[in-house]
Amino acid sequence: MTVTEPSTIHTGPAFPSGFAWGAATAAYQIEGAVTENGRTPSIWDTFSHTPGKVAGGDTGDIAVDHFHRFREDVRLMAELGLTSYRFSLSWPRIQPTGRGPAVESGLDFYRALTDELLAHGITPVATLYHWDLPQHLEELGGWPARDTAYRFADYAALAAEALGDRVATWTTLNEPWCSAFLGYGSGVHAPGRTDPADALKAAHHLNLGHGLAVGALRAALPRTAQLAVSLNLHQIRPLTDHPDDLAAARRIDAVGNRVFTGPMLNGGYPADLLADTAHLVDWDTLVQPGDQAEIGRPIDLLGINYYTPTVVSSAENAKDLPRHDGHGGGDQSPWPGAEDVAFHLAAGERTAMDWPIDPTGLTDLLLDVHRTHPGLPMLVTENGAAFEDVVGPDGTVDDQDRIAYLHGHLAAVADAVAAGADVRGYYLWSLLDNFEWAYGYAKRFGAVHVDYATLARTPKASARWYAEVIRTGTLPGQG
Ligand code: PNW
Repeated sequence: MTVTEPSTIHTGPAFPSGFAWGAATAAYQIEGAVTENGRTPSIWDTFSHTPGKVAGGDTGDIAVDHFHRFREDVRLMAELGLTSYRFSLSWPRIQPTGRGPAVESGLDFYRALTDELLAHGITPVATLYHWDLPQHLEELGGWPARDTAYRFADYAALAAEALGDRVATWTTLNEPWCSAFLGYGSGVHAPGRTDPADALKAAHHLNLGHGLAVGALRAALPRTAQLAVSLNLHQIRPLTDHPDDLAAARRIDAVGNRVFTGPMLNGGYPADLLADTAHLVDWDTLVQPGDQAEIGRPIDLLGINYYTPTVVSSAENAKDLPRHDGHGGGDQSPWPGAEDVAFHLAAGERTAMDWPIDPTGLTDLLLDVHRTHPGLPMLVTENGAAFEDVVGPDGTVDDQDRIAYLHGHLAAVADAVAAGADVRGYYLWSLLDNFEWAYGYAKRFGAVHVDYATLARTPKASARWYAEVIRTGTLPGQG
C-alpha cells in the first residue's frame, strides 16, 4: 500500500530533552497465565469465554505468555532503546475477588518485572486499570455500582504500597470511555451489558474511582510521584459547518470527552451533558456531595491515547452518505443522549481496523488540551496501528505502512511541541502483537511480531525504525 509522506520537514530540536521514548501494553492482552498465583477471572476472561463475543473465539488464556517470558520481552525493549515502558497491573492477580489483602505472589510478578526494567535503565509506568475488573466485583454490580469505586481505591493503595519504591509514574484508568460506553453501553467490550443508564453510572463511578485512587496513591507514594489518567479523547470533526452538524459534534464532545475532563479537570460535569442525558439518569442522586472534590484531585500529567479522528454529522444530514457505527460495532449505541448523531470515515488511507490515518488529529488534540489546560503536561500514552502484516521467507515483517504511520504521528507530536504543547513522552501501541479485545488475535498492533503457534518474537522493520528514532532523537529527514 502507498502511504502519504508527512508534509512537515522539521528544522529545530523536535523532541524536548528527557522525552520518554516508550511502548505500551496491557495485562490481559499479553500476560496469559490466567490461573496462576491464585488469579481468578476478570470480566475479560468471562467475556472472551462467552461464545460469540470475541472474533475467532479467541481468549487471553495464553495471550503472548508474557507472564513467563517477561525477561525476554524486557530484553527486546532494551534492544529497541526504550527509555520507558507502560504496562498495566492485573487487578485479579493482585486482589482476586477485588477486596481483601493482596496476594504476595501476584505482586511478586510485578516486582520482578519492574526490577528487570530498572536493571535495563527503563522507567516503568504502571496503569492500575486496563479493563480487567475482577469478575466477583462485576457480580456485585460492576462499575454501575458505586461500591466498585471504593474497591478500586483500596486496590490502588495495595499496589502503591507494594511497588511504590520502584514505580514513580502511575496512571489510574486506561480509557474509561471504553470501560463505560463499550462495556455497559454498546456491549462490544466486557462485561457486554447494554443499558445507556448503566453506562452513564459506570462513567461517574470510574471518575470517582479515579479520584479516590489519586488520593490513595498520594497517601502511599513519595511526594515526587507523578500521577496521571489515560483518556482516549476524541478529536471531533463536524462533517460540515451546518448548525446541526456542529450540534452533533458538541454532543459527542460532551459524552465522549467532557464527561471525563469536566469533573477531572474543570470542576464538574458540563451542563450540556447533564441536559442531553437527563432522560436517562438522575444525576442529582448519582453524584453525591463530596464526589466532585474527590474526582477533581489534581493530577500531574494527562495521558492521551490517539488513533484516528472522529467525524460526525446529524443523522438527518447523513441520510445518503456511507457511515459507520461510531466505534466497534454492536447493535446498541455507545453514545447515550446522542443517538441522532451519524459517524463518518474520513477519505484516504485506513489501517486494518478501518481507522482513517490522520496525524493532524493528534497535533490538533495536543494543542486543544494545551490551550484548555495550560500547565498540565501531557504524555501520548498510546498511538499506533494494525496492518495486514506479511511475514517474509526469513521470518521478518517489512511493515513500511506502520513505519509511515508512526513517522506521521511522531511528526505530529513534534509539530504540537513546536507550537508550545508540553508533551513529555510517546508510547507506541504496542510493543508486541497481542489480544486485540473483541478482534482477538486477528489484528496486529505490535512493533514486534509474535508467531502465535510458537510464541516466538521477531522485531518488525518498524521496531528497527523506532530504535533509530530513539537513538538519534530525531525523525528521518529531520534536521
Ligand atoms: C485502545 N474505540 O483500545 C486500548 O487502550 C488498547 O488496549 C487497544 O489495544 C488499542 O487502543 C487499539 O485498539 C481502544 O472503539 C478500543 O474507540 C476501541 C476504541 C478505542 C480504543
